[in-house]
Amino acid sequence: MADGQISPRKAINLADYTPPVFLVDEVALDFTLDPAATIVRATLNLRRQAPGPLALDGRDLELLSIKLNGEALGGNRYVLTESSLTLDDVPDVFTLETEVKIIPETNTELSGLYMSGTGFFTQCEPEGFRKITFFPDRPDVMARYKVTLRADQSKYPVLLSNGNNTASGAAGTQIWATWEDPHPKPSYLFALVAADLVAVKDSFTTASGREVALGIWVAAGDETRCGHAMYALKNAMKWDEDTFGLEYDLDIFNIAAVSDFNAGAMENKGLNIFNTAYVLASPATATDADFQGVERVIAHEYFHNWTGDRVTCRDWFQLSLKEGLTVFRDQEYMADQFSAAVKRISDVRSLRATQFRDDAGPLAHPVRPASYLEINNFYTTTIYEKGAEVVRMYRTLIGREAFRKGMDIYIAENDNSAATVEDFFAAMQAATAIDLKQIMRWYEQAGTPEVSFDESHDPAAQTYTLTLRQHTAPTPGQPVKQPFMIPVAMGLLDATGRDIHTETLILAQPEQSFTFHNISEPPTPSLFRNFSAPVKLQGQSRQRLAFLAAKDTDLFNRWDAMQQYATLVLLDAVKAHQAGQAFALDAGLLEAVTATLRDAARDPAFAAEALLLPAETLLADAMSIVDPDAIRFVREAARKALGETLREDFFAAYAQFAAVAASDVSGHAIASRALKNAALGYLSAAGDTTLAGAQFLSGENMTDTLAALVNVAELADERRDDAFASFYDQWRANALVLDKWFSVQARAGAPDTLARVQALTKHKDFDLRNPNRVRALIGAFAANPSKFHEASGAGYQLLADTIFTLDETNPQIAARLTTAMGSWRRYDTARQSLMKAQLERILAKEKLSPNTYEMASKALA
Ligand code: B3K
Ligand code: ZN
Repeated sequence: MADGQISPRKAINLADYTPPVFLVDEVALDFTLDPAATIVRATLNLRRQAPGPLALDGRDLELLSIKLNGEALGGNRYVLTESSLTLDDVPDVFTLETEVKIIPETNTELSGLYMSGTGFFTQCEPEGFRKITFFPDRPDVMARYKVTLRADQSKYPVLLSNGNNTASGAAGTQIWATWEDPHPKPSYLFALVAADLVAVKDSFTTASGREVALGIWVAAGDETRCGHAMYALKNAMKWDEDTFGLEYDLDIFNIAAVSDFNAGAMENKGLNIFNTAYVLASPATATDADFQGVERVIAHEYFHNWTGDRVTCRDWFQLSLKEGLTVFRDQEYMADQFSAAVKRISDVRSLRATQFRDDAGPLAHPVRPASYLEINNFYTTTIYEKGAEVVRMYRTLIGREAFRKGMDIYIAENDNSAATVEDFFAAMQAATAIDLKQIMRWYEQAGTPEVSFDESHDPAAQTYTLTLRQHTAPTPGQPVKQPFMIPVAMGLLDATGRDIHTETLILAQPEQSFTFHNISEPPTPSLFRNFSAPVKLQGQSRQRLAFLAAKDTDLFNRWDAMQQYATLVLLDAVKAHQAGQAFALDAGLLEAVTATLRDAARDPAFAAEALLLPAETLLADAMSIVDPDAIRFVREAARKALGETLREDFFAAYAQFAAVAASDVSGHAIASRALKNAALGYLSAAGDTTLAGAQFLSGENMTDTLAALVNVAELADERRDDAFASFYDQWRANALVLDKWFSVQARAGAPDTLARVQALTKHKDFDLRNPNRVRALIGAFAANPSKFHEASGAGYQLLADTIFTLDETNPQIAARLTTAMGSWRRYDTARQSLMKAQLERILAKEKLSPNTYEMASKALA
C-alpha cells in the first residue's frame, strides 16, 4: 500500500447479517435549509429488539445537541466517530432528539442533501441518509416520517417531501411545509426538494376510486417538455393495476427533475427524484431512444412503489430483489407498448454487451453478492439486468398464471416489510408444483453458463435425441460451479421451417438428453427461444444459423441467428485481416442483409435491429486476445461493402421510410425512422455522405439530426467541423442536447477522436461536477473501443486522469469509470501493461475513496 493511502474499508459480508438492535417507529425531522449551514432536528422513537448499545450511522454531521427522553446528554454518555454515534446505556423504549449542522453546498458527492443549481435535492439510496442525520441507516429499519421544511421563500418557493402535505405557512421571509408519509419506509426512501420549480399537473383515478394528484416539477421553461413523462406515468399506473393488480397508495405522486444526479432516477416514496434526462423530452430535443428511456424509467420508478417501497430489501445484498424484479416489470411494460420481440432483442443486445462482459472479467459477481466494500459499486448490470433475467426464468419455468399467483403471494406475505431473495423464492415455490430449489444458484454463482449440444436422429424409431451440456467458467472466488437450472424454450423445425414440436425443457444437470418421438426427418432445433436463459449457446453451424435466420418462427431467434452468423463471419474476417489478407464480404451475410432489407416493410422495427451488425464489444468478447483495431477495420469494411453492394436498395428504403412527420413519436414513426437511419448509416459507410449532410441541415427531429450527425462525425474535415459548430450554436443553452454534442464526438471513429476528446475536456461547457456531462464525454469515449484502446495508451491516461480528479469530488462516478479498464487482461501485452499501470497509479493515489479502491483493486486482483 502506498504511503498516505487510506486503509481500505472493511468488507461487509452477507453471512454477518444480524437484525437491528433498535427499531424506529416514528421519526420527526425539522429542516432549516441554508446552503452553507442547514440545521436538522431529528426526533426518533426507538424500541429495543435485541440486547446491545444503540449505534446510529452518521457522516459529515456536526452534532449540536442531543437529548434522551428530553434530557440533554453530556459527552460522557455517547461515543462519536467519523461514521457513528453510539449510546451504551439506554432504556428499551425512548425518544432521542438530535440537532446537527450540515453543509449542502460543499456536498459534491451528490449523496445526502446537496445543491443543484440554486435548489436543494436529496439522494439517500443506499447510504445517503446518514449524511443528513444520525439514524440506523439500513433498509430493515422502517419508520413513519413527519417532515417539516423551512426555507427562504424567494429562493425556494417549492418545498416537497414524501407522503401528503399536511400543513404549510409563512413566517416573515421564510416559508414552511409539513409532509407526513403514513407508510413505514426505510431511510433510503426519504426525500426532500426545496427549489424554485414549476409543476405540470394532472390526476389519475385508481381502480378502487382513489384520486391521485400528479405533479412533475421542473425548472421554469421546461414545462413544455414534460408531456411524455406525464403520459408514461399515467400509462404505467394503469398497466400495474391491469397486469399485477397493484394500485397506487397515496393521494399525491410527485416527480422532481434535477440536472445533477448520479443515477437515472430514484423511487423515493411519493416523491420520485429524476435526472432531467429521464423527464424532459420533445421531438426537437430528444431522440426516439430518449423518449423510450423516459417511458421506461418513469415506469420503473413508479413500479418500485410496490416492488421496493411497500416490499423493501432486508439488506443491500438483496438489492436485486427489488431491482431485478422492477427491471423485469419495466421490460414487460415496454414490451406491451411497442413490439415485444424488438424490445427483447434490444434488451438482450445490451445484456450481452455489458453484463456478459462483466461476468467474464475480474469484476464478476453473483446476482446476490456475498461481500462488498462499497455498496454503490453494486448497482450493476448483473444486479439489474441479469437479476431481471432470473425473474423471467421463474416465469418461463412455472408459466404466466403461476407467476402472477406467486407475485400476489410475494406482495401479500411481505407487505410493509423488508424481504430477502428467499422470500421471493418461497412465494414462487408456493405457486407451483415444479421444484424450483436449484434456481437459487442463479443468485449465488457468478458467470455466464455455456451450453453446447449434440443430436441424433433414428429414422427407424422416428426419434430425435438432443443432448445438452452446460459449463460455467470459474469467476473470482468461485473456482468450481454447480449446474444451473436452465429453462430451454425450444422448437423443432422441419425442412420448410414449420414448427413440428415446441416445449420448454429444463436443463438442470451438467449433461442431459431429451428424446422426441414421431420425428420422421432430421429436424433443426431452435434453442433458447426469446432468450429463455442468460447463457451462451455454442456450436451452431453457419449453415444452420443461415437456415434459422431465414425461417425460425421465433422472431428473437431469427434475429439472433443472423447476429451469430454475422459474428462468425466477421471474426473470420478479423483473422484474415490480421494475416494481411484483403477484406471479402461473405456471401451469406450479403444474402441475409438483402433479404431483411427487401422485406423491411413487414416489420420495420425488427428489420432495423436485424440490419445492425454485432457491436465491436461483442466481437471483442469472442476473441482470446482482443484486437480493437482489426475489429473496427473489419466491421467498417463490412458496412462499407454492404452499403456499396446494396446501394440501390438502401436508397429505396431510405426514401420509402422517410415520410414521417418530425413531431410524430408513435411506434410506427419510431420504426420508420429507425429503418431509414439504418439505411443512412450504410450509405454513409459506403462514402455517400451527401444524404447525411442534407438530413442534418433539414432536421427538426432530434432522432434524424443526431443520426445524420453521427455519420458526419466520421468525416475528419470541415464538413464535420461546420456541423458540430452549428449544432453547438443552436443547442448550447440546452444541457441535455449539449450532452449529445459531447458524446457523438467521443463515440466517433474518426482518426482524431482521441485528440478531440482531450480538447473537449478543456471546453468551457465540460463540467466534472455534472455526472451527465462526464458520462457524455468520458463515459462515451471509454465505450469507443478502437479509440479508447489506442495503442499509445493515451486513452487510458485520459480516463485515469479524469478518475484521479473526480475521485475527490464524486467517488461514485469515478469508481464507475474505473470499470472500463476491468477487462485489461483480454488485450495484447502492450495494452495490458499500459492499462495495468494506470490502475496501479489510481490505486497509489493519496486518499483514494473506498469506491474507486474497490474497483481498481478488484480489477487488478
Ligand atoms: N434505486 C435507484 C438507484 C439508486 C442508485 C444509488 N447509487 C434507481 C432505480 O434503480 O430505480
Ligand atoms: Zn430500480
